[in-house]
Amino acid sequence: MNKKHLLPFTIILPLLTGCAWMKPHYNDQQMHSYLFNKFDANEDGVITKAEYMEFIDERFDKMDTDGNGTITKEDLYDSRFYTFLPELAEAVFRDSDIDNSGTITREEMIEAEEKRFSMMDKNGDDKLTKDEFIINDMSKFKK
Ligand SMILES: [Ca+2]
Ligand SMILES: [Ca+2]
Ligand SMILES: [Ca+2]
Repeated sequence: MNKKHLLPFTIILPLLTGCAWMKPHYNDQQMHSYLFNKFDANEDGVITKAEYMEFIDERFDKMDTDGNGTITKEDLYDSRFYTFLPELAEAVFRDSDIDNSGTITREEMIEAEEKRFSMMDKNGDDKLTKDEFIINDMSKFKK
C-alpha cells in the first residue's frame, strides 16, 4: 500500500478527537492498511513481534487517559482509539481484560496481545505479513 493513500487519515485523525460526528469514513481495507502501517514501525512490510509489542505498549499509555497505570472503561471512552474505532477499541478492551475485573493492567494487555500475535502468526515465524494481520476481524475477539 502506497503511504500516500494513508496521508488523509494521518492528517484527519488528530483533528477529530471528541468529534464523533465527524468520524472519517473508512472501509475495512483502509482500516487494515492504516493499522498495519501503524504497527510496522520500520515500514518494511512485515510486523515483527518486537514492533507489535512496542506498539501495544504505546497504545496502553494512550488508552490510559488518566495515566494511573490501569485502563478503565472511562479511560477507554476518553481515548482517541475509541473515538475513531469504537467497535475495535471495545473488542480490544474485552479481550485484554483477562480477569473481567473492568480494568486492564499493562501485564494483562501484554498477555492478551501476545496471544493475539501468536493466533495471527500462522506460520510461527514471529512476523506478521499483511495477510496474517487480521486485527479488524471482529469474529476473532471475545464476545
Ligand atoms: Ca516491520
Ligand atoms: Ca487509568
Ligand atoms: Ca508469520
